[in-house]
Amino acid sequence: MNDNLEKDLAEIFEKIKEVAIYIQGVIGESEGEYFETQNSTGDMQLKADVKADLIIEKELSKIATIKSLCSEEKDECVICNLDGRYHVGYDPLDGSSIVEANLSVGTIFGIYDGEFTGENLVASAYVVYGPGIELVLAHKSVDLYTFQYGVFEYKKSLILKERGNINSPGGTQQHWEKHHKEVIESFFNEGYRLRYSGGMVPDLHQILIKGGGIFSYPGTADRPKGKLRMIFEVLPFAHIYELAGGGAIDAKSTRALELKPEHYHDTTPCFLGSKYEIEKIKEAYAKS
Ligand code: AFP
Repeated sequence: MNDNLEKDLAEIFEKIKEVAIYIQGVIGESEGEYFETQNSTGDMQLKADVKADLIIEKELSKIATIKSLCSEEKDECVICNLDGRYHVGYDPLDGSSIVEANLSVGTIFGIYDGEFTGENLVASAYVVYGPGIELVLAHKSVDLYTFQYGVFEYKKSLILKERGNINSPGGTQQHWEKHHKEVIESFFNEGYRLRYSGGMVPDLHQILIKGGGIFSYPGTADRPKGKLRMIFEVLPFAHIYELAGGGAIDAKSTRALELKPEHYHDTTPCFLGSKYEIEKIKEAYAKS
């Protein structure tokens, strides 16, 4: 039992608002230049990724209740306050490879009370940097804020309908398995429309804002365990989608929030969406 949870989260959420504004500034200055370094999964690191990572580390480590910070851009967690309680997993600039195309990108946070497992996630958050800055904070509900006149204004709580009409299918299509190809195709045959930018934050945000749909990043011949990282990407969004009334599963139809990453950078195939689409995925994968 953690009596201070609400107070602790309020402090962390306020800090996330601050760092969002700093990171927006970094993206504005970025010309998509690459550093000479690669992160642990071999991606080239953009200057903007590195700067965003440093901003988050510097600012969040000031919060005494945060024990460790684990970034998608680093191989190891940084212990910042030995007496702290929460472990924060974050992707400082998700979709950094599409910054140069001037598409929307985002920052993702998962706040874990204990080890990095879905069941220890007590809150999640993400920021979308697009034509405007939007922030979603998820604890007991999934709350949307927009940045207006220098502050984040609460707009509304986001709820997924039983089904939607957006289909966001990730992964290299050439390597999709037959059953995956068929289920993606079946959504299009039911009138779903393609919406895929290459950034999971804006793609998942669009489904939440429009009230339903399906985002998938399957395991494929070239990437059997998918591409998206559990701790920094999949688990926080699974938490958000379940809280909003939808679902999130892996290729074995296990709830994503029941997955237990063994290593910080473990990836998993993932499907996030409203209830109807998640059921269709389960049926298709059960037959495979
Ligand atoms: P980058 O951060 O390397 O741009 O990757 C973005 C991402 O992790 C996620 O935001 C996207 O949904 C996914 O990769 C897109 O991957 P594909 O380009 O393989 O569709």
